[in-house]
Amino acid sequence: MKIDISGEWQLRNCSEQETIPATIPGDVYAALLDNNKIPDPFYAMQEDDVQWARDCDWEYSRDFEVSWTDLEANSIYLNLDSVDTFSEIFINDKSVGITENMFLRYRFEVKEYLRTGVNTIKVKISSASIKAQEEAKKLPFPIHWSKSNNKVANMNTIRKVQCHSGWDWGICLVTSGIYNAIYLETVNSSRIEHVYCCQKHSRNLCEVKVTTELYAPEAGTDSIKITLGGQVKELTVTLNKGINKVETSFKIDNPQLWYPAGYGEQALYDLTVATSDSSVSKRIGLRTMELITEKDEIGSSMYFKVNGIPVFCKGANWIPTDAFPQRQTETVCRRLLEDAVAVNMNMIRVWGGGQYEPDFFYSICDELGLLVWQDMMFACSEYPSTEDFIENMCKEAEYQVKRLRDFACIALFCGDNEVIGISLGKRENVKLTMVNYDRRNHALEKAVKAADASRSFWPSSPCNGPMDLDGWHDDTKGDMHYWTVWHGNKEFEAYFDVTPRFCSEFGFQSYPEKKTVKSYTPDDQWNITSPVMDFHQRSGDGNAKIIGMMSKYFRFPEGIDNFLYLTQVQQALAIKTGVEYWRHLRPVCMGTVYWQLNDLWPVASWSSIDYYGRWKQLHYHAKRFYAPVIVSCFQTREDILEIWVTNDKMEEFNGTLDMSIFDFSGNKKAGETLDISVPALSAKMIASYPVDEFTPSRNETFLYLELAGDNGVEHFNEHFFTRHKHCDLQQVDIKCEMAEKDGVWQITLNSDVPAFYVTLTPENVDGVFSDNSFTLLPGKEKVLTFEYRDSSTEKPVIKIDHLRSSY
Ligand code: BMA
Repeated sequence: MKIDISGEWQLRNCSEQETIPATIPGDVYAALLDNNKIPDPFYAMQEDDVQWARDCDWEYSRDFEVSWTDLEANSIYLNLDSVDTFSEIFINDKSVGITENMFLRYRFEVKEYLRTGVNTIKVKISSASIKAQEEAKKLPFPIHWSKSNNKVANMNTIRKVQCHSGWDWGICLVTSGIYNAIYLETVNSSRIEHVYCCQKHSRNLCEVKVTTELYAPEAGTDSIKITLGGQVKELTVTLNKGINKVETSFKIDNPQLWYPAGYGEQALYDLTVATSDSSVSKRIGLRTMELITEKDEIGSSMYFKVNGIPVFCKGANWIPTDAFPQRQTETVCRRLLEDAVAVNMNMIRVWGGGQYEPDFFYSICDELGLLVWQDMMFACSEYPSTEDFIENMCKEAEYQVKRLRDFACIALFCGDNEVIGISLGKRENVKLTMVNYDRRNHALEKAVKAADASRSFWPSSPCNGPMDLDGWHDDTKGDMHYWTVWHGNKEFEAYFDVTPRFCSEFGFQSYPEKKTVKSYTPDDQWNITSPVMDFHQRSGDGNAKIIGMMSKYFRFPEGIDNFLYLTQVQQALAIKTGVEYWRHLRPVCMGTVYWQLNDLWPVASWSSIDYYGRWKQLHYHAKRFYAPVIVSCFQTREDILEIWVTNDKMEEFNGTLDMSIFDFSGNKKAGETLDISVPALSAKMIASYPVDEFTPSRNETFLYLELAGDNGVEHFNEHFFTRHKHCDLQQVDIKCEMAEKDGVWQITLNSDVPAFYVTLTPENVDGVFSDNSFTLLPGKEKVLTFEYRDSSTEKPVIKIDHLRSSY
């Protein structure tokens, strides 16, 4: 019997009497905002006005009813999936337990505190920021925390979402609360602690061993029924007091395998484990998942093999979906993940400065075929290696890994984000730092492997692999975070300087569209370097980087609207350059996971989808540069133009490649169509020419490439022989016609001369176009669709931007 106690609670600042209504699952800041106790911290610089709340203690309380039959159970436990972070829980004013790690599930035996009828529960949460300072004082030696990201010191000493205290894209909102499931459950024989499977694949057969961990408050017996894909096993088990493990095996003939998106179906088998007291249901994907790190002539490979198929991973990094945990709903999560698959991604990296996401996140990834690179939650700071910290961390790893291991999508567990780099980058006391790192990281590895021996554990992102951690920019092995273009201020061509085996981070910032920027900027601050605009730029001199790069590639825009548009062109060009180059290096490089997919508040950032779910130009480009078959073009330092086709499909690509040189008025200067064939899962150079032979006038012409297969045009691309700002772009006149059918708009575009980065923005409604930020050629009509993202029925008012010689 489950008694759900989520829903309406009361919240009180512990130093005051007044209570306000608060929703659980939910968080303190969301409740304060809902009750008009704080201004919206996303607006202007109001973040500063809400910081006081983090130093307070908060008490959540509510009443709930328990019947006398409930109380007849042998045991009743209170389940808390996630309490953020330090709390003491009282039932009828008696303390029943404490929590100190928001990534740990807590279960307390509470029967003795309950009574028939109305009971009261109070969860008293103490200030995490104050606790962190106390923890720091207890450390045997100082542990560095990330000053460039966090606005509150020492948050690395506690187990709480690290980006709550700010990041180089994030607001500082050190909230607290009770997240996910909270309930009481009666137990007569045993309660289910974990259910997890182990798969053994052989020809046409998969053996699945299901392990059920049962906690029995007293020795006894229980009956257990396990159903997997229609097969049922029933058994009676003898239980010792405490944890018991029950193992059952199933044989599945001719299993339907689970594949990542683009490689096959996402078959899932229903699994249910039921005891006399409770049940757990899951959906299991059967597949083999291997991380292949084999020595080769370059160094060592790094790629994932799923069901024996080497998969080129195409994706983006994931941060929590909202700074208010209460708003991190399944709907928001699903929309973002669907948006990832919609642009041909097959991998999401759950980044270590955020959180282990709730079950629904991974279920959706399973359903959509999105592989998950799962970091453990440590990022950009050092972390203590004291016994207490390690014990707490290992409990967290055991719980989280056992919770997550049955999701087919999870490709690997990674120890942390950039902690090794931070540790090695330190000047003083490197030896102590390394011992500290290794002690903790090794304990983490052991805990993760003990909870799931079937997955690879990767010590840190980036690193070269076990026992070879110092590889920040090693392009012979391991994964790479390549930040030379953004943090290093190098031009986009710097992406050609490296050959990552797997690039798990690289990014370039842009601004979100005007509607989003307006949501936080008052009219009198409508200037890119106004205090408010600067305030919503968290990456140091980020605005200077954006402006500086713009002056290198583009003619400088006039007015903020053009500026915002051009920041997105620039970001798209940056990431496109990196991805197309690294994809053509397959099988040497086998992954590009750009930074970052989403935002948790409205801000200038590296995201391709803004806080409100609006696609930036980059996201539309991702749909093209992550397409299964692409044509790409590189101008080498020796001034050779190389044209490549990359084929990520399981079958050979046969088709035609049409190459045309146009001038900027749209006159075709030269052209050629080649019949091509590119083997499955490979990249092939189709042609190469000295640029001078190809075009005598670099600033007067561009190359347009169209790749067609059995189903028509698979991909198109263009190449500029010189920087956009040097080109002779003409005055453009774009005609746009719109017609609606069943809530979907069809938009037809025609241009009189070539137009580039043609971007449509709906000014009055929200929605997604079938394509955007593309090249439009004269005489080549482009037909798009637009689907609403909100409940509007209003006709979209569409603004059209494109690259210009003058703005
Ligand atoms: C990376 C990430 C984040 C950060 C990003 C941009 O290395 O791991 O810490 O937000 O860079 O600076």
